[in-house]
Amino acid sequence: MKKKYIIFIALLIIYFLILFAFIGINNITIKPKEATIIIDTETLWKLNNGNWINMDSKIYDNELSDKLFTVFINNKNIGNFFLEKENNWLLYDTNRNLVKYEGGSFFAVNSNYPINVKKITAQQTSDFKYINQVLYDNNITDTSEFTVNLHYEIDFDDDGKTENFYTISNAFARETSPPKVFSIAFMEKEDKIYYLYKSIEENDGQNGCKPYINMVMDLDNDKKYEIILSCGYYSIQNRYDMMYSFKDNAFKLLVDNK
Ligand SMILES: [Ca+2]
Ligand SMILES: [Ca+2]
Repeated sequence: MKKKYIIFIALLIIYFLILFAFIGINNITIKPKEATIIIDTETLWKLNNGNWINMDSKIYDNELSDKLFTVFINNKNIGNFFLEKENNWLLYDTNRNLVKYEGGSFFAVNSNYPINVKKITAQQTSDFKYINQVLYDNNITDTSEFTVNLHYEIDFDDDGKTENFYTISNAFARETSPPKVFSIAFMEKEDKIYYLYKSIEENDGQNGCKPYINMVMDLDNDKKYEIILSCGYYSIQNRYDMMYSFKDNAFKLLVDNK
């Protein structure tokens, strides 16, 4: 009887040893996260060993051709396509047929893990309480002309309550000639201001950029959202695209296209 118990326990131990060995091997063979993000023709970011890096799309062309991208136009998912870059991005379906699409803000992502996208809508701000506070805190006194004045209600931390995001600027003001040009993006949560982007410069008539929230999505699948903020410059200068995460109670710039 005693012998049977010993054999049983020995078999049990062997079983668990094999089990752990397999779990261990599976853990080791889990693929690292891979992702590529394309925003219009301005930006191509790649996830490299857990860090986002800025790539030149010309150099990256060869790697692109065999990747199937999920494409968003104006924040709306229009399906999965292969991409080719000409003046704009050309889309090909899985049979490699060219697919026409309506123009608009273009965003494409290829990743070996799921990416959760948050729907966002922007409105003209009607309540200037927090905007006025931010302008005051930054010693901006001439606020007679806004060229960007957007408000976004986003439940950024998924706790059921919306956070308020604002993008404001007086870049390229036509009616007035303010001494300072500002371009600011911030979040208000429970009466506290958290800055994303902030640029305040002497106005030379052509500097500053018009900021807006481009996308809100969980880009690394850690159940926390990232924000893609874009800022449009005057004339031919490329748009400035930025990716932010929220960590330790502050927004952190993960990558930009500079
Ligand atoms: Ca919230
Ligand atoms: Ca994330």
